Amino acid sequence: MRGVLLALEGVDRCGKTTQAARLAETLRQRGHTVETWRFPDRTTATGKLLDAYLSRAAEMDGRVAHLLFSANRWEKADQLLRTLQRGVHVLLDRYAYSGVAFSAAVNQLDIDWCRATERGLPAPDRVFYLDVSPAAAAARGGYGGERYESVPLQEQVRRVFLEHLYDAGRWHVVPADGSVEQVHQQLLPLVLECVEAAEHHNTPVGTLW
Ligand code: DGP
Repeated sequence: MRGVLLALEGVDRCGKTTQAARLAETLRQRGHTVETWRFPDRTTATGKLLDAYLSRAAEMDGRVAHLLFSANRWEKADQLLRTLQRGVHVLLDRYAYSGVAFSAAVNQLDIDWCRATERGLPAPDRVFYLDVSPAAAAARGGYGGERYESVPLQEQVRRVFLEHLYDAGRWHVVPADGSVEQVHQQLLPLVLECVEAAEHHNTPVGTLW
């Protein structure tokens, strides 16, 4: 049986990384094999350029940044498919949805143009959008000064996520203003349902979009 591909999405500081780690820990305790993958992956060649861009050490055109973020996902796509084929469940901490939402919102790029570079990537079986207001997210320990960390920009990003990318068949919007444990308790049954359903029908991994 292949692993399931699950994506956690949301604005900056919505709790994706914390929830991905909590979910992985709980799934492992229940005997599942799980990996968490984070995008952008700042360790690769494109990731190093993106790290410089995000920390404002380098400037680049918004389209160039979008293509690099997209390349950063594409360069891991084969490895992602191979991991799923080994029966490993993968929790993605951001994915192509962030790619479109951030690039379209912060650089005022055409949404269809942004979506086009993601077309053909492995499609998550489920997307969990952790919904927190950008003002509440900013209040959580504050922003670290990276390029997109401002409340008005994040409001625009949230609008693209929910108005243009939300897909009723694949997305769960999970209220994420609560404590780490409260959000985990909301996510866990939804994630377990996907993992357990996959054990009964071995459908091939889909592709975006
Ligand atoms: P993180 O490492 O999760 O804090 O993400 C870094 C920042 O990069 C965050 O503000 C979201 C943004 N980001 C992630 N993926 C993309 C993308 O594909 N395009 C653009 N423009 N921004 C992205």
